Amino acid sequence: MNFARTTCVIFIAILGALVLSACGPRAEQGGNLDVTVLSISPEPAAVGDAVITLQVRDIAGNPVSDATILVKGTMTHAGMQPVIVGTEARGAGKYVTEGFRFTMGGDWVIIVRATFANGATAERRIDLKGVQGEIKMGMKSDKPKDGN
Ligand SMILES: [Cu+2]
Repeated sequence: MNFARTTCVIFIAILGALVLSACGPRAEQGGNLDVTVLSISPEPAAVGDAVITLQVRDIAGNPVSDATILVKGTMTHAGMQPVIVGTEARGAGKYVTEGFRFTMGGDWVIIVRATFANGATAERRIDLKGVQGEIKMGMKSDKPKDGN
């Protein structure tokens, strides 16, 4: 019957449009990340092993507990070897770094990269100034300290 056939074609067209829109550009999924540093241990931040505790939320303010969170610590000077570690989820949007280390003193940049359950990713950058300790700029300094 012609009418039924037309109805069917329209139905399929609507279905197709729905599927296409679902696959189209999503509303800024990548920007859907809000990160707060809850604590850095030891406090104040210093050269050596450190544990950074993060609070991760979406833009609506809801805790994000099922994301994979990577933390990259770096500095702005040339030759800096970044420190990249994973985190352990502690529930309610809290994540704790595993094996992070401040390798030199000075101003650090902490980049938090989230991969959400749906595969979308987002990054937030946090400036962390004044990590205590020796400032080394990645150059070899072979001067003997005591002249022995
Ligand atoms: Cu550095």
